[in-house]
Amino acid sequence: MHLDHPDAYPHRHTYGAADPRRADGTRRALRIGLGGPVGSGKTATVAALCRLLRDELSIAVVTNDIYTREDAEFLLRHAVLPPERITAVETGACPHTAIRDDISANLEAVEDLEDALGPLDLVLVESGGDNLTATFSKGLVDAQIFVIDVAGGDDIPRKGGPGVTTADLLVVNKTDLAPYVGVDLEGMARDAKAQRGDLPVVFTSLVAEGGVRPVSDWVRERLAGWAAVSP
Ligand SMILES: Nc1nc2c(ncn2[C@@H]2O[C@H](COP(=O)(O)OP(=O)(O)OP(=O)(O)O)[C@@H](O)[C@H]2O)c(=O)[nH]1
Ligand SMILES: [Mg+2]
Repeated sequence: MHLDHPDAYPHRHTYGAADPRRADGTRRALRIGLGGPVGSGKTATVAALCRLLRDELSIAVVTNDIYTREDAEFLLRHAVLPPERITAVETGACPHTAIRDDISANLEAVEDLEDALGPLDLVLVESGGDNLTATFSKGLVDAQIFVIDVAGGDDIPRKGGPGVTTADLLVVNKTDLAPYVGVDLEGMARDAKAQRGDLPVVFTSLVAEGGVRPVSDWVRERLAGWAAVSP
């Protein structure tokens, strides 16, 4: 049986990612995964999204780190959400395994949060920083954001890879650094368009006030679609 299949985790998993309802018939939270290379700004994006959306939405976060709980600790230290809304999964070995192949620890973390906190609107799952190939299982998240940054080089969109080409949203972060690293943002936008066709791409700088808004606007759109599918 493929590990993406819901029956691969009969001990716990009672509803698949494609199924928007919990066992009791209520709508479950929209789950969004954030992946991307080490240091591109995944945690900074999660923090900014929580700050902007936490007053209007019920949010929880699952972080994945290889050997530490650093991302969760960052979010706790900055109090972006109350501590009971943040869970750390220590993946060990390859971070992409825990979000793509053996997703049981992450699924359990997501479902435990929903059980403990009651109905949630949104669960953000941050992958451990990885290379350009990391993608989330559709059994774990409903949509995925891939975060790259301009300091990683303006050839990343051209190089492609499944994160860049297939993520539901591509975020090119740290645009404030573009002048210092000699990056041509328009060229990056053209290359991303060539790889992604009509899939959306946004450029962000999280050091700016409200810099996460292109991402939060997209999240709000996805939430509206989620509510419409499953009123
Ligand atoms: N200049 C600048 N720095 C940023 C921006 N976004 C994030 N950073 C910084 O980049 C560093 C890495 O950001 P994180 O959010 O920890 O990156 P990450 O992708 O979560 O990293 P890992 O989880 O370790 O893979 C931190 O020092 C952030 O403060 C940005 O838009 N501009
Ligand atoms: Mg992080």
